[in-house]
Amino acid sequence: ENSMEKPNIVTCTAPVNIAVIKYWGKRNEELILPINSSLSVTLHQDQLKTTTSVATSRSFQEDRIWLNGKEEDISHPRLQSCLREIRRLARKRRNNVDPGLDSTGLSHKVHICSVNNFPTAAGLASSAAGFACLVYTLARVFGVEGELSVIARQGSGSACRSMYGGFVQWIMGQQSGGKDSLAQQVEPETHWPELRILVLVASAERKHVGSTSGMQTSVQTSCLLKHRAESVVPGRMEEMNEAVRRRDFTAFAELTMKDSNQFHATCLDTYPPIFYLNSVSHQVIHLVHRYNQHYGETRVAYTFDAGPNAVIFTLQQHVPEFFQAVQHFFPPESNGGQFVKGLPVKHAT
Ligand code: 2P0
Repeated sequence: ENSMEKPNIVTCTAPVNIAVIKYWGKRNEELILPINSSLSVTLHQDQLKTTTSVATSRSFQEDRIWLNGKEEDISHPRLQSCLREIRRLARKRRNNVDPGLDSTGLSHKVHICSVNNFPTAAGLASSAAGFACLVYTLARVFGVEGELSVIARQGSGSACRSMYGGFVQWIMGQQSGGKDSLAQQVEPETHWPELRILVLVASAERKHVGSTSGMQTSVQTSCLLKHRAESVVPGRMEEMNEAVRRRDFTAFAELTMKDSNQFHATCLDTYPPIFYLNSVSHQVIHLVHRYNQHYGETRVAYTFDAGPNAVIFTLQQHVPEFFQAVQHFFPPESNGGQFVKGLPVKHAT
């Protein structure tokens, strides 16, 4: 055996996605099946993203992973799910489609190296980009094609939506096995070129309650969440699909803000309650409503995930003016000048 054999290396990138109809709550923890569908916007490939390299070599003794330069435990159950599913599809393809395919690669161990170009601690959907990128890169390495969002979902729910660019819905599905709980592109990244996303960093602190355990407690204790999943989200998914299709910013913005607010209301309705927003978040919400009121139209929308940082949606022509309003109310010198990041919305996987 030649232990110096050159490894085969594949590198890919995947962007973060921002949900405008929120996912919160699972009906199956192991398969990561949600209690409601969700809809998101995937960022541009060169903005907030994960870059993953996967190397394979006959000489590797075991699977290993490094995240942002630090080796992590490969035995993490969700990592194992993704590795197992990709290798299962690779075997299936070899057996059914291409029996002559060289089979040695399937037994090779992998070394995975993954880095984010944004602070993981800021709570900006790092697991979504991370697992999407991992699954996509592994699929390239093992020559696997097909519905990869079903595999990314088993790494982290929101990751299935980062497998596509533009506007993406995660259909909750009906089956207990999870085959129909997958992501679909609603509109491509070229559909709404004027749409802009700004990230207002209110705190780079690590969030206190993680999404996975937070949503578990919410499912167990919040009757508002049950009502939301059964009676509110189905209608909102239809309305949001329609707003995106028509590029109706007013409808898109109002639904986005209402859905963020209801998600945070379910967090407050959780027992013990979960607080993701802080006083800066509340000030941003207030500023957006006053700004829209001033112009007599909905020009700007906010949404917040499991942390205090605001994600702002607006149209290109309003960016300079809104930026000025933000700088007026939150002078840059009070936060080290790293407050606002402007992001165009475009993407290709
Ligand atoms: C979302 N979030 O739709 C919602 C809004 C946070 C608030 O998806 O347990 O990291 O890995 O499936 O995907 C965060 O949850 O949780 C999330 P797991 P995930 O973007």
